[in-house]
Amino acid sequence: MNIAESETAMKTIYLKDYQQPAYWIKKTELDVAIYSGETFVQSKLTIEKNSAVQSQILDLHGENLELLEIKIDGRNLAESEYTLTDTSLSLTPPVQNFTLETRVRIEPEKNTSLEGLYRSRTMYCTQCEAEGFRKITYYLDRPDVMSDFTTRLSADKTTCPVLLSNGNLIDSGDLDDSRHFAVWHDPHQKPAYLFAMVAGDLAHIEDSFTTCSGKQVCLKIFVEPKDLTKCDHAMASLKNAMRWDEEQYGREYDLDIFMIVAVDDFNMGAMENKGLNIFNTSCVLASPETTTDAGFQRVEGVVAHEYFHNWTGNRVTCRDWFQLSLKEGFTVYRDSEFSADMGSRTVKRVEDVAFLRTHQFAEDAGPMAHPIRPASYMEISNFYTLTIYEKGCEVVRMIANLLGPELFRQGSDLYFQRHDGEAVTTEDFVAAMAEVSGRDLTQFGHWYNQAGTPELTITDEYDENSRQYTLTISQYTPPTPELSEKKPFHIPLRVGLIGDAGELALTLADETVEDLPSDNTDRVLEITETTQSFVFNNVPEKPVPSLLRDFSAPVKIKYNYSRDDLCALAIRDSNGFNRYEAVQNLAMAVIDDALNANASGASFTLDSRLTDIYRQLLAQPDLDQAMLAYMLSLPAEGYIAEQQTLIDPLAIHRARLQVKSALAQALHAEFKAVFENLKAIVPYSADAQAIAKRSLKNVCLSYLMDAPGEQELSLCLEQFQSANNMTDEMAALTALVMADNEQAQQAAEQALASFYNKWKNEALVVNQWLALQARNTAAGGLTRVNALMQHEAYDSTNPNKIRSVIGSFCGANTPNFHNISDPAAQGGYAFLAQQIRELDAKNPQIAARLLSPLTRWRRYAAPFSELMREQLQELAQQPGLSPDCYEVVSKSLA
Ligand code: B3K
Ligand code: ZN
Repeated sequence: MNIAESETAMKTIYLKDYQQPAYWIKKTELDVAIYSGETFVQSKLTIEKNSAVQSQILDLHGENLELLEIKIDGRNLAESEYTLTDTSLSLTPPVQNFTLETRVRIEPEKNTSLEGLYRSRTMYCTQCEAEGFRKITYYLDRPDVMSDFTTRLSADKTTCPVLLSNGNLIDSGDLDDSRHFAVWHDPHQKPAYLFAMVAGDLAHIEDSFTTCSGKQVCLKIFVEPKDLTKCDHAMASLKNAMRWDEEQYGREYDLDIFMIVAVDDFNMGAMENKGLNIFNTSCVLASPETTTDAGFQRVEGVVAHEYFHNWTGNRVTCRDWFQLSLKEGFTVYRDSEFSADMGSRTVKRVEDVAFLRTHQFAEDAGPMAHPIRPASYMEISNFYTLTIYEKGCEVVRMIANLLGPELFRQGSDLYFQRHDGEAVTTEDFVAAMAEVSGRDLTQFGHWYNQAGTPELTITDEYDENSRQYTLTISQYTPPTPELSEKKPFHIPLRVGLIGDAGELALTLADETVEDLPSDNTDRVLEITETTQSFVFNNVPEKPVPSLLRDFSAPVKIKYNYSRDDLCALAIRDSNGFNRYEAVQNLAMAVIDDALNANASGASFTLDSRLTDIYRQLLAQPDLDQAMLAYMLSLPAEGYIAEQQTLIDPLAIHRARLQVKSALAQALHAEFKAVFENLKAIVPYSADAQAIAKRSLKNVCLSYLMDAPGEQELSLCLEQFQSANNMTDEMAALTALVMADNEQAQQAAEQALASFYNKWKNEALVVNQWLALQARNTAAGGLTRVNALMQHEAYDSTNPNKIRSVIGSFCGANTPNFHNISDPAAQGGYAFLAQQIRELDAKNPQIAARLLSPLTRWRRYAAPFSELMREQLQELAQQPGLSPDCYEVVSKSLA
């Protein structure tokens, strides 16, 4: 199928067409018999007519299934009694309520899409969200069909001693031919996307948790036996998450057992199947020797995220896939608050905002932009996006901030109580919040159905005579594919005013003394109109406004700060997030200086104000070291790119490096002193303070290694060789690889070789090793990446390896991916297109995800944009392109 043919075959699905199913499936009894090379799935469905729908047709989903048998109420159906296509089985049942039995044959060993039942190394496992269950058996594979599941699994006892599914184990035993079976029953009704099963030779660790009402829950984490020593952190995180959900949301766990299984081949991070979460090994396994601090934090966050889904997603689920953000946005909000409570709130906020602004803002400005509740899609797998997750989280956060903690909790209590066991919509969520607070959230609803990042242009005026200070705020949201003219959003804008001596007390013109909050230096302005003014009274001096504190809304701010204003905020703002923001803004201005100087052929001089701020920061040992590390890190290239009208990636890369080098040079002594101060090898600890120290130390190291002399090189090598944890070892290796200096490059070669030798049996470490080389910005990147793909450590069927090599090269190696000087290579664009062609046949979900760097072609300057577009056009001609890639390619070219 090329693009013209696909156009007719591909169907767009619209939210407005939603209809309930014609039938419900009350009970689902599965018998799954796994044999080497083939698996037989027998299903018995207890079906009831949905009287609310007229149609009598039962239209079941099914893909890659070989139908062996079909019966209604025990009677075999003749072929004339049903219609079979590649994706469906439909029939008109003779009665309203009946049992439908089918028997199908599937081949998990040949399933490379990693959706449905598939084999990963030594085990069989499933991934059903969003539409994978239909690759296991014929079914109404949609989230509003909720059923009571009983699953009988059988397999060879030696190769698959462990047999798991959702719920509680109700029977097990031996069979003939050295086979055995297990029967699991899940007492909670659920949609098929939450179904899971696992069969394999797995080891596990076990613990228990006593819930708030005194129930004992058995907790098990299953892994390949070699990984058994790396599960403790995930287990501790799980118990913390269970306690936190009881305390913060009043949510108790609802089964006797909670299991996590780690698999190596997995399309994403993890999956919240009821009582049986399945995880990518990268989100479960952790040990100080093999896992960086970021890796530890990811495990904690993902374990919590999947656990929290038990209420936000499983107990209360989505009516249809347009509602995806109902569960994902809310659950990301829950996990980010959990992580903030486990570590530092400001640091977590800085990390989340940097991620959102670099990646989600780019998505929102590109051809795949969509509201957090889209109105249409072709392939739902393409909608597990940063917008649904990260912007969805910000929308829930805005509601939480507008309501305040007590009312938000009342709202979530009402939502859970009212909709437990139901499949609902984002409106139901907002309605609960509106009801408890008495607030009208109608206009707020635009966050759910308009895409794009609002831009707030802010001007101010100070009148010395009346001592009034006025902020005037206009909002504008650029057009996105679904909508060009946007209605104004309801935007909470948290502000403070900074005077010469610090924070000023705030009184809005319509406030009386009784209205004033106890902390009177901070206010949330609710923007609802296209242009709106807010007047502050009794302002003693012209202040510097501290805007969008804690990033109170996912918007862009345009305010004409002078560099001196930014310096004032960087030092005096009481809001930690905004101090960070001021330093980032100042750094952005300096990077702009470099961009402008380079564009006009002038020479670049570093604005000493940035150096001074950095110097002051480096001299304040009492500052939170994790925050310090972030404040001393220049904005990422992706973030800088977001600020440009047209992106010249090479110019951005060069300008950022220039600024970094200039800072490294100007502050060499300061970076050295802080590094020396922190470099002593201390016993490893994973607490927040130790993590903060490592991150500050390694930021200093990366500056010191900018133009390393003998001394710096040996400091770096010493850290590489003597590190007692992966954070320090990897930071040193990264600094070596990234140093633009021949001696360092030689040392890097050796270090890479010895690192591989040391860690070649640790897949997750090898992935980091691959990713680092794929990110290596030295010339010759494409050749290196091609060589990596021939390396024994590479596996073209494993998503983690694909992401490590192809994803890192195309997403995080600007000078090589965009190196268009060699016309044959056309940057990495032709390389990426070729990889997508090869992958698409095996794993369309991963192929479609890899496309994203090319989809942004319109944002780039010529000739980058043209060359990217050519590759997309060629892909569009590709016969047999998957629906996943078809949707992304066609929307990118539209
Ligand atoms: N709900 C899953 C994502 C499933 C993606 C399917 N293509 C993981 C999560 O968000 O928790
Ligand atoms: Zn999720």
